[in-house]
Amino acid sequence: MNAAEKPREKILLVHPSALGQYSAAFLRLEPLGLELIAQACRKSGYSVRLLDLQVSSQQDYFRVMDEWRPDAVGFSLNYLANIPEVVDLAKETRKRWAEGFIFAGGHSASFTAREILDHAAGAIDCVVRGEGEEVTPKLVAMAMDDRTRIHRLPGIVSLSGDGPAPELIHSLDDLNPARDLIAKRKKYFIGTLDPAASVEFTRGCPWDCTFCSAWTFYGRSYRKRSAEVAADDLARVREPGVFIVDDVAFVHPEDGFAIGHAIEKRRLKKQYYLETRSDVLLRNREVFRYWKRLGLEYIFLGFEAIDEEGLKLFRKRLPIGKNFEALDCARELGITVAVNIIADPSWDEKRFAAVREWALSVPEIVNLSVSTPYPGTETWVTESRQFSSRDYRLFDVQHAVMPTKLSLQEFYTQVVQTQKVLSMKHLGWSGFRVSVGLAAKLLAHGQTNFVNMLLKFNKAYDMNRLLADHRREVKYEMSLPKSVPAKQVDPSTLFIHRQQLLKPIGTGHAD
Ligand code: B12
Ligand code: SF4
Repeated sequence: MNAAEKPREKILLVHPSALGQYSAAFLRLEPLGLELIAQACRKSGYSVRLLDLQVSSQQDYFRVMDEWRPDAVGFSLNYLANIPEVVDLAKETRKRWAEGFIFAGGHSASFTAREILDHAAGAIDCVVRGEGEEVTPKLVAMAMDDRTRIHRLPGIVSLSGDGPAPELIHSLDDLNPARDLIAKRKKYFIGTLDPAASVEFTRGCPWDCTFCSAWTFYGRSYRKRSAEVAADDLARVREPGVFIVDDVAFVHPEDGFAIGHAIEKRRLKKQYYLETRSDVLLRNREVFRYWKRLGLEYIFLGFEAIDEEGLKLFRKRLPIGKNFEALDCARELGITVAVNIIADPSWDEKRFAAVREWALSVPEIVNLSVSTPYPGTETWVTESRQFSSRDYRLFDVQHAVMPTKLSLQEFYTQVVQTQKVLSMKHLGWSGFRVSVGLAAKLLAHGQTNFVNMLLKFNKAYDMNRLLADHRREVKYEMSLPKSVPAKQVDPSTLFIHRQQLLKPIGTGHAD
């Protein structure tokens, strides 16, 4: 039977809500992974709907369930902190729909598949580990036929058993996101890029930082879309702002130039936000200069630390001087930079004060996150036995989940004070005037996200709320690593996709 003749079973794909006040206030992005899976399912003949709880409510979800009556429901779990919400939603769904096929997948679900099934106690039939585009249509087909066999598919962890290792999809060029399935597209934005869509040029990261699971998920592989396919995708994007989701943009300069030329050929005018590394920016400065001309507005650099020792600990594989040089480089190019610093639980008042002092001395946007060992990272194996909380909801890089040297209250006071100081730096008098001007321009175009962000500023930084989050009842607790903590971790034991290890990367090289 070919795809056209197939009965059109219905699949509902659901993205959970945004995490906490903080991320919800500053950005909201479309669920690109789910859109790609949705398109792959449509190509296989399914009828698909996509619901994003970042912009819709749980009532909307149950209304779609009641009115549309899907044959299968798939939840996205990229973020660990969303696990309790999805498990509860699946349980409520199961109560109303005893025979339904309910599955989950995504970054964090891949590292915690079996424990999610345990928490769900039968409400979730399986978890898909790894990339979802190729396996999901096959999974639904098999589930409609015989649910006890689904674990024979690669990457499936089901109530009946564990399938073989997940397989990487054949080519990123075959993918195409179903952007049309999202009803409230105007809700997606990042800072002043309002509205903004998301695009993907590459997948994976060839570096291996200890606190990050982006590289372990893809077995340290690094794949690209061809320039023409990437530009065709961009040409279909209606929004003026574009968030490039790549972990490290423009690792290879020739790719950045090729995509840029394909964009110029199509006369596309957009404003871009991307994330990269300091050494990549310095090495490939000409690509970034070229992209500035194409509309590159913001670069996010994961500094992580402002001292040599900190960088070594995170295995960033770059000397601290490169980070500061990168700031000079971006200033020379006229690109706005946002940097992230990771606050360690061992920090005291002096340490926070030093970071504030440094952050105030540079014109760039500085963001502070809290060190959080996630499943799938090396730090999870080395640090997790000291957790002070195993409540998934606190694993959002805003909460402290390891014992702090200061009392928890003092630690949060410092975090919040630092975040406020750093934000006010940009909302100071001159920044405020710029923001008001921008807000007026966006409002005139019917875009309210940026203005809402300005209004939510103070609510986003609230020490009492952070503390109260620790006192909530914990229904689902995260499991600890099975193995004894070791100083040295074999990275391949963390991989979701099993790829051959790339050559070790020296300072600044990823080829
Ligand atoms: C883009 C991105 C964001 C976007 C969010 C986009 C969105 N709406 O989902 C923004 C910038 C908002 C963001 C924010 C944060 N992020 Co983020 N983010 C990423 C990043 C770089 C890429 C994700 C992406 O779009 N990839 C491209 C798409 C195509 O792939 P995908 O979403 O992974 O989907 C594929 C599979 O996962 C799977 N899949 C996904 N969903 C489903 C569902 C089903 C049913 C199935 C079968 C399969 C499946 O199939 C898809 C196709 O192959 C990842 C790193 C990474 N490489 O994964 C970090 C990452 C996911 N983020 C991370 C973190 C920590 C955060 C923040 C907490 C950080 C912060 N400073 O605040 C916030 C919180 C966000 C929130 N929910 O409020 C961590 C995850 C931590 C964790 N384990 O929970 C990651 C892994 C980065 C890291 N360094 O470790 N993030
Ligand atoms: S370079 Fe960035 S994406 Fe790559 S492993 Fe390090 S933190 Fe993760």
